[in-house]
Amino acid sequence: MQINTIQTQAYSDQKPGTSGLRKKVKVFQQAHYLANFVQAIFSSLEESDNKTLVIGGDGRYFNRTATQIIVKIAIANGFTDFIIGQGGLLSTPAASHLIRKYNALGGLILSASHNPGGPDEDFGIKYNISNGGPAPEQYTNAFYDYSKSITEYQIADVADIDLNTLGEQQIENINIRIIDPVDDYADLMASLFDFDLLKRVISSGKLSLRFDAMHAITGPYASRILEDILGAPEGSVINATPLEDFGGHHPDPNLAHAKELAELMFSSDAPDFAAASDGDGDRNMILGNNIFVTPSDSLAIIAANAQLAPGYASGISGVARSMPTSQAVDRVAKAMNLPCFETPTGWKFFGNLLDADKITLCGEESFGTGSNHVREKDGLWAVLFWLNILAKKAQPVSQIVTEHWQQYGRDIYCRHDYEAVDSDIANGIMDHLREQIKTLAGQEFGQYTIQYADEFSYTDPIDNSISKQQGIRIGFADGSRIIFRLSGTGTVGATLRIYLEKYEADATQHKQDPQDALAELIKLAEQFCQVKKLTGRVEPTVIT
Ligand code: VG1
Ligand code: CO
Repeated sequence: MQINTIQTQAYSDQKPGTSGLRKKVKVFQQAHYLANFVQAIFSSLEESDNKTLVIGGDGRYFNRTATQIIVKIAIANGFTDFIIGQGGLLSTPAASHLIRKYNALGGLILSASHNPGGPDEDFGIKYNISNGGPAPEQYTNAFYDYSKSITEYQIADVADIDLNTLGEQQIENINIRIIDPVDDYADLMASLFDFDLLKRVISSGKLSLRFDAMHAITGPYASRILEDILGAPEGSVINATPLEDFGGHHPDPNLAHAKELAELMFSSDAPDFAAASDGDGDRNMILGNNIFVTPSDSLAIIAANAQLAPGYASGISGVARSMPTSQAVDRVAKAMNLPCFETPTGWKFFGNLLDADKITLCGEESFGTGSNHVREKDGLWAVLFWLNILAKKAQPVSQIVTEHWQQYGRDIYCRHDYEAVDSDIANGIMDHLREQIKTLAGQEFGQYTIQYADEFSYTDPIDNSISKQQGIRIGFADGSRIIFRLSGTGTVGATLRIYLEKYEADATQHKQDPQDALAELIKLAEQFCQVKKLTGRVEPTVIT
């Protein structure tokens, strides 16, 4: 087999963000752009005897082309065994599972997650390490460093592989396995949840549901598990065919982008339960008849009821949440006498805690929930966990949520995003906030007294690595918080995220609309950051 060495020029912008390298497709289509980054990954990895690689993506535009390029570069770099989802498809959690199950060295996941897809939209690539989780910062920094001075890459001169046919293909000593993307994942889910009970209540219509796959990767997974295995009536999974452009929509499961589903759940035709997932299948949105469950509450409720699912019946070791996620899960951990960790935004920070069994469950406010079953957040897993809880408790979602609030109090929560802000303005806002936090502690603003103001920095309890500048926090005496950070997944300008949170112990106040309950904090946030004034915007781009 001939291996060619191709001369190339370095690009200066291949710094991975919160979750891999994300750019416009057009950027990835520049000469050698993808090849450079893939070579940078392989050249940065330590020498290993393990030559197995998992590859799959969310099916967005450029997925197939990228898969072929990656396979050839990987062969040239010594990989001999490939596990690839049919059609080049794998959800992010399924890829994580395959890396673990088949003891691969790692995997490449092709996705820009919830970002739109198509020739003029976004593409992304992410490397996951042998535990199945996103490469930690030591790795991503090394990839970036290498990419800045790369001069050549190696590529095997072989024909394109057949991505469509299940089974094994051989190219000399190279073994390529095209697998069904759903099989292994479905088995894993069956091992964690009470599928017999779920089959009974779902196929009999006792528990009705709707799942919106948003024309993204969870379509095949949800159709197989919810309809074929658990017996939900045909049509329970909507928008189930993955499309290269997600039908022109943002495959982002929230009230703004999964609008139809939300409308259904607040109408008289609402089923008992509904959910949606994102482009690569790691996010979830949970809805009940007439109720939206915030991701922060969902994590807390899953933690409080974990023992109802067979895979977690023997108890959980601890929980973790990203820093901007509400403190709802902390209250559950306290009551259950469990350790609770606060990590920076991004799933890569949960990996060490999961590997060390310090935690079993973790989540983020950004519609991400997961456990030690893989090392990624997992949309369909969260849906099945909720269904398992609903089937066991035989109560509506709204009752489970309101009773949870009665027991623990409610962490009223929302996030305001200002997208595509001029980067200089956004950086200026963060710098200005950094200045202000030096003197904010102790100051009073109406009913709110500031207890602390700082910039979040995290020391990993397992490997002691330090991650600085992970968001500006303003904490109030009553436990309320305002957090500001810039997104690390956007591809246009900068996105300012403002996270707002207020604790309400009084159950008579729990029915409030979050925008009303948080009005005072929303005003204060603008006073501190002045995003509206500086950008001329009148409202956030998205409220979740
Ligand atoms: C966002 C979310 C973060 C999540 C990340 C990847 O990052 O806030 O919680 O881990 O997306 O999710 P950022 O830096 O834009 O705030 V996914 O489903 O896009 O891989
Ligand atoms: Co995602």
